[in-house]
Amino acid sequence: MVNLTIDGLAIRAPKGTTIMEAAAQNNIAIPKLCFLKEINEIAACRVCVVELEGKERLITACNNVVEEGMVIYTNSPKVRRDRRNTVQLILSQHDCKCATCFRNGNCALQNIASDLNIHELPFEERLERQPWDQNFPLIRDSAKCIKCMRCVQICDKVQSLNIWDLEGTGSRSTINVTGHRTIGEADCSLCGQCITHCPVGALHERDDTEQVWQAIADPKKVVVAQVAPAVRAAWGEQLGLSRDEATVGKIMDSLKRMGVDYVFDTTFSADLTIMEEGTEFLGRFTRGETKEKPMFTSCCPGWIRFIKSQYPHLVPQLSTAKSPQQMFGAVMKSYFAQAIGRSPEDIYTLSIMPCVAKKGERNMELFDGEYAGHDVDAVLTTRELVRMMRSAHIRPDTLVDRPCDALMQAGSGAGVIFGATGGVMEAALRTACYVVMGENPPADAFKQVRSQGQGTGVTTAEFHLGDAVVRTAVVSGLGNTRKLLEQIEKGEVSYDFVEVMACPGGCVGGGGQPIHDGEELAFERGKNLYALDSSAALRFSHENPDVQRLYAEYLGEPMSHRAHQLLHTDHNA
Ligand code: HC1
Ligand code: SF4
Repeated sequence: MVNLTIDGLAIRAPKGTTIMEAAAQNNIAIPKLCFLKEINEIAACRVCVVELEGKERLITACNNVVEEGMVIYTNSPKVRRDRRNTVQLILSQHDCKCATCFRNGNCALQNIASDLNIHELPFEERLERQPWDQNFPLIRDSAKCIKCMRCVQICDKVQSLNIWDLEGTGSRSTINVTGHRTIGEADCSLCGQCITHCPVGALHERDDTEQVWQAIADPKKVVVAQVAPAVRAAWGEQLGLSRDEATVGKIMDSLKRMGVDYVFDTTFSADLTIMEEGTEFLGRFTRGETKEKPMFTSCCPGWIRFIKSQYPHLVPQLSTAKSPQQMFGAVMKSYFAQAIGRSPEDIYTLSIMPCVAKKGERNMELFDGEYAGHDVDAVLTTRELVRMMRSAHIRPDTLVDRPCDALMQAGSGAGVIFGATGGVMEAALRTACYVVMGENPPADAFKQVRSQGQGTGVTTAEFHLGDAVVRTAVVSGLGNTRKLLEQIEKGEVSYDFVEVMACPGGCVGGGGQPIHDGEELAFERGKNLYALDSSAALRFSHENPDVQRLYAEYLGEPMSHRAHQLLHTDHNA
């Protein structure tokens, strides 16, 4: 242990602790902008400076460790002067139009400028404006970038894609897409992790709320919405609702109050995905052809973009099943449209997703005999949903639990856990076991595939299905995925079935979820989904009565010709 004083308080801290951590452990807050634990500890912003007695130069608290006998001041006149100066300089190179910023009210720079009581900027304003494709699902506003390096580091260290880089030096330095490419040319997976780790409004999703308002106002359109599993675990965070208060039924109520005609839960089509993907897996597994192993899940579009750009030769090993989002869109424009007596062109399909990559996935085309447009017309992130609620002046405390509409109302707990890493695998194994054994296993028989904590990366397990052993791996985060794929390619490990989610922790940690300035909430949100599963009336996808009816009345069997046409895709195309 090391003894030191911070702001007159004698404290003891374990050797190796940073000054920032030691202060935090003693309830002394040191402001910061660029710091991200274990990802960005480079003191780029210099906002966390502190005064060390006996030293002329101030030192940064995030990357200097405690030493015996240190006497530190976190808020001396010298520190305050320096910190103000630093923040004023950052603000002079920042487009400070907070009222029109996506991060207004949730911005580390806005907070610190306010805390430091900054009301004028003594420096000349110098803004940098780089061109950007405003149609791309991920938008960067260079005039708001503070060069903290968080996006560079999260993309490099956690997602292993190196999309961002620092160009130039000194006051001319700037962040840009690596290799002088446009974002469209780069291998961006659209995971959106750079957005959720940006402390300011320099990165955000393309805002599609206006076109949704227009569709709602269009009397010729029937707006049909679906809400993804992971959205329910996070939407209330931005509105001050507790996890118990923020139910999925209240999202359905808000959508209806905004004017959406029909509301559904993506857990229905997650169950449908299990019927298709589970059947496909059992087919491949029993055929036993090595070139088909392992089969990879295909519901995460961040992962699909990654495998296509980084490991194109592995694409044939993806399940051909479309994601639940796309399956639901296809079913809404065919089966459901027919049931309500409307043509597919009248149906406007809207998805609420925790994900930015889903905005890219929606470009997938729908062929129902002939070309029939897109499965999904618009995708909104959880953050955009909350923005729509706000712009509709909906008071969260007035929302009530509203069930989904008829015909595709039911969803199982197996569908709910899709939103957490391991959930797709667990749901698939529950049903695969039923198909092979002819009876349900205990619902929690496969819980070994659940992640045991934040960032554990890969979870592997083996299960008996009848006489056969199925070897499974579950991975989240693209850096972890790259490592796993390298091991598989080298023959160091071998699996039958692999679930991949691009975002650490799965969709609960998705790039479209509420932002908490670097705080990682995926694991907590995941626990919420597992709790919803364990209390659900239905725990098995194959028991979903509305999915059963869809097969009986419309699709026939899983993997039938009709199911293929609507619910599967060729990832090589
Ligand atoms: Fe996901 Fe999925 S779980 S991909 O993470 O398979 O986005 O929530 O909707 O499609 O169900 C996301 C979440 C989501 C799909 C499902
Ligand atoms: Fe989107 Fe989920 Fe994949 Fe993240 S893990 S990219 S949120 S589908």
